[in-house]
Amino acid sequence: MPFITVKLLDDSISAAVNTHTPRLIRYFQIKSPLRGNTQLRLRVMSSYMEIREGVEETYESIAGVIQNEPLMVLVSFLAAFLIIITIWALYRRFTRPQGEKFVNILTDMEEIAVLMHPNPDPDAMGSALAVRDIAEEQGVDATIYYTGQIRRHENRAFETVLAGEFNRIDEVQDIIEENIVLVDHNEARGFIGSEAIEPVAVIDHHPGDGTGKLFTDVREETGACASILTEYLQSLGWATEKTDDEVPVLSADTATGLAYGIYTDTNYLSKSCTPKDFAAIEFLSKSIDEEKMDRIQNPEVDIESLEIKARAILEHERRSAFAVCDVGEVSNLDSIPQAADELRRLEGINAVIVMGEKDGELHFSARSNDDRVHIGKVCERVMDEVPLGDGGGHARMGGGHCLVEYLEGLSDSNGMTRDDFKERLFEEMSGGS
Ligand SMILES: [Mn+2]
Repeated sequence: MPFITVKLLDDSISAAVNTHTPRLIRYFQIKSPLRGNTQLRLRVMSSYMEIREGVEETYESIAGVIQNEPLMVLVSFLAAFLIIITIWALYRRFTRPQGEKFVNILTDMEEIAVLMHPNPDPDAMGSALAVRDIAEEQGVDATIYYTGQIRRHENRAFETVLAGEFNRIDEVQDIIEENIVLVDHNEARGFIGSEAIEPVAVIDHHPGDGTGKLFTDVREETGACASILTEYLQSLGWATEKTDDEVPVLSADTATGLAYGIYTDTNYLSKSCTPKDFAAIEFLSKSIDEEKMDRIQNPEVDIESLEIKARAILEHERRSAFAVCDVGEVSNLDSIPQAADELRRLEGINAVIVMGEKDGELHFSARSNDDRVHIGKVCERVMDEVPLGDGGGHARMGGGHCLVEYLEGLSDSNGMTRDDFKERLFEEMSGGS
């Protein structure tokens, strides 16, 4: 900023300067107001002439540079342009919603396989429906697979009422598609060749190191995988009701499946859920088909399941707060855990084990409300003694299975009778022996 310093002898000259250059002076101050040596420093922003000269000079110098170094000027402009574009792209990359990123990886694909975890639960099933819908909206065919069994009545009702097209597989060759998307788990497991699978995308809320080749969204803090998928639908602009706009509309079946998945994984929004799960239910609520939801939540129960429950309640053996029941032969293995859940509700009972037999194999389910009884470890310890027996679980829920002939001993005397086994269960529940 140009400025001039004027030394003035007295105030009259100062006044003269002020009068003659009133418009030039923007600012002045008395530098040192000492007597007989008044120095007035005038700081002048610029005169009109100076501004004009300045502009002309700048213009000439720019024109000069362009004339002399046209290439350098062009390169500089390009570099600046590239830097701006890169910063913008990076910004977009880090702030783009996950749903958009997921859709982006689908663009080059014709078909995908959506793989649920073994014995899929409603969260896996609802999430799979949403991935299928998102893919098909992009013109990508999607086929849903699982291994194991869909056993619980509610889960079977889910399949019948909402989907009807889950494909059961035994080995990796059963999956035709090259690109596999995992939902509700992050590493494929449970069938022959599953360890060789390298998914293109992983969407999950479980701990683990599994990643997708092109896309990974694993959020352990979220209550349900279905909440993550609901967020995708929302960020991709899906509507929950038909509108005049040309946006995809969420189907009632998928909305109902997603909501039921969130309900079951968070025990109806009462445990391990986050504001995201609540927000997802809020978004889905307009599209939920209440009649179908009711059919899934309250499926018809076969007579055997009720009989097994009744047997567990009426015929269990009880020692202090622990109960064990051998319900005998069953045709539906799922009736055993259901009976265990029912028995645990009995007043005064803290830990239960229900066992039953199917096709020469003994299966048992265990539950505990008692912090002193880590029921998973109980199951593990009792099966340690049985050849090829398998048992384990969490503090409050466990189970196991073994072949009846191995339990009873093949030819030597190492085996135990069913009554011996019951004794062992009671011993382990009350702290081992
Ligand atoms: Mn889940």
